[in-house]
Amino acid sequence: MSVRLSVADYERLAEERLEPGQWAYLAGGSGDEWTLRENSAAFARWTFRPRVLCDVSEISTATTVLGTPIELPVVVAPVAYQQLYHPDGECATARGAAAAGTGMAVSTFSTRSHEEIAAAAPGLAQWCKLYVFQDRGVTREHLAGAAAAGCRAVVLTVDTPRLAQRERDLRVGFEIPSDLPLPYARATIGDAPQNPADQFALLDPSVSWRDLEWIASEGGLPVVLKGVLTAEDAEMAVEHGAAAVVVSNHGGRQLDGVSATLDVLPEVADAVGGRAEVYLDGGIRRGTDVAKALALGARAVLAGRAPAFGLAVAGEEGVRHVLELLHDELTLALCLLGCTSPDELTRAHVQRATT
Ligand code: LAC
Repeated sequence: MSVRLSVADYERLAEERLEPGQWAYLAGGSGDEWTLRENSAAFARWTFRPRVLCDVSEISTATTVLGTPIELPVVVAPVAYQQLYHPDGECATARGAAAAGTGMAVSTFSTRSHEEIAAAAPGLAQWCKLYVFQDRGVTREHLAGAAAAGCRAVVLTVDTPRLAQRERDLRVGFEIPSDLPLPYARATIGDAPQNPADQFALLDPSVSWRDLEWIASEGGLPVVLKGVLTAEDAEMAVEHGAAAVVVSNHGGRQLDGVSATLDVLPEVADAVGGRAEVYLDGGIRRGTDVAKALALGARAVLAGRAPAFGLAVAGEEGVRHVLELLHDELTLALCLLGCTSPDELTRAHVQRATT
């Protein structure tokens, strides 16, 4: 068996195992993939300022998100169509996340229902990642199902009124197989094979701030807005009652040319000013990446591709191991920074690299 010491090892193995179309869809970004590369590059633009002699004999990475205790400040991000990567799809990811002591956001384009996932991983903190269909009845049913299955929050992705052009997918002719189960979307989509952009055309681009209220009341759940990149929208999010915002550019898959998430995190965190929780996603591959995000104002990060690489390589066990690698790397980073818990990380622990 090949050595798996890092998320990068899983990334290489996942690329070897997946079909070109599946790999293009999972790994790719939009346009020139400039933002996709920036997300990763930004982590190298911040360096650490460690403190010494801090008594780091006991270290915990545990924290809470929206009041739910988790063992590490890394929640599994929503990733669509997971049966493409493993026959058990989201159920395997859920069991891996539960084993690692964290939660998981489940895509509207999930291949398993919230109920099936809850049965596969009892006690897992599940979030419902919502896209709003033009047919609001479909979305109402989705939210009701999520609430009934015990989901603890609705994550509304706000950066995708239209799916961006993903040239990698188009070059290899990637299509969603027509027999892929999609409990929240298949009835609306029908059973012709389609590329993701066709499926997204059924979503409602008219969604606006006015819709937040019914989304919150329909599911009776706190709302997390994923895709906030400016102080202006952070302020609007708080004013409209969002429980949390995710500083996200959709993993470099939507508007190419926006900044790396790590670079805009301080602006958003300052605007939110502690009135909601702030998370970050995009490019997380190392525990040190998590530490930098926390130092710059995130309470937790969401990681999508990293656990998905684990899923593609080794199912539940791969997801658990990827999360465990991030946990162990974060523990080491905290120790060497002179911190005993995520709460102790501050902006004084990082600085912009000078070269
Ligand atoms: C994507 C959608 C499914 O990024 O969120 O492909």
